[in-house]
Amino acid sequence: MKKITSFSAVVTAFIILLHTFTVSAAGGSLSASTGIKIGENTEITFSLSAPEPMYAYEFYIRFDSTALELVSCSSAYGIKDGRIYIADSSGGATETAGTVTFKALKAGNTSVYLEDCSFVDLDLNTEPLSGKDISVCVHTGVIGDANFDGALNILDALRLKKYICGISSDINISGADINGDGSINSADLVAMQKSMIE
Ligand SMILES: [Ca+2]
Ligand SMILES: [Ca+2]
Repeated sequence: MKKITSFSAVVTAFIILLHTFTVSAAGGSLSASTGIKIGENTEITFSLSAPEPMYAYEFYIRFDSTALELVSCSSAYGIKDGRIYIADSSGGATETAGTVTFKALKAGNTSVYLEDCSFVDLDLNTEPLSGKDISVCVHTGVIGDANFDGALNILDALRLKKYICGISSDINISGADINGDGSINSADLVAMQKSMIE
């Protein structure tokens, strides 16, 4: 009979050019910096964590191919059912399972998913691992462009108001953080309105 325990998968993303996102499993958190611009590359490293040594592991990486283009993958992989399939042998309980580089194709918030994860333990039992996703913000480089359309106007102020009020979470984080203090709030709205009338 299989031993059922709880497992976790940890996804850690390192975005080149000082763009860093981190996702952890249960009890973890997500932090995002300024995001990336269209045409820039995003390097994401996937790590697996299990309560016992892994004989082997496998998982899929799913992404929106209209927003991100696969550039390279450092680990043994293939494309299967439209997803990146990664499988390898391993001897540890914690493994860096691969690094995938994507090129940003269009502005907006998009997600990369690590899913259908499992590993084979030293008794050759296959055990599940929980998946995780990470959010990537591709911005236009226009300061104050909260809605990703490449311009600054009243539509950005409306998008920012909705975000501050908790009505919508769809926002260009780096564009909306006009004063660059790392958070988005009413101070950014004031600064945005000021910049539009100058
Ligand atoms: Ca805009
Ligand atoms: Ca701010």
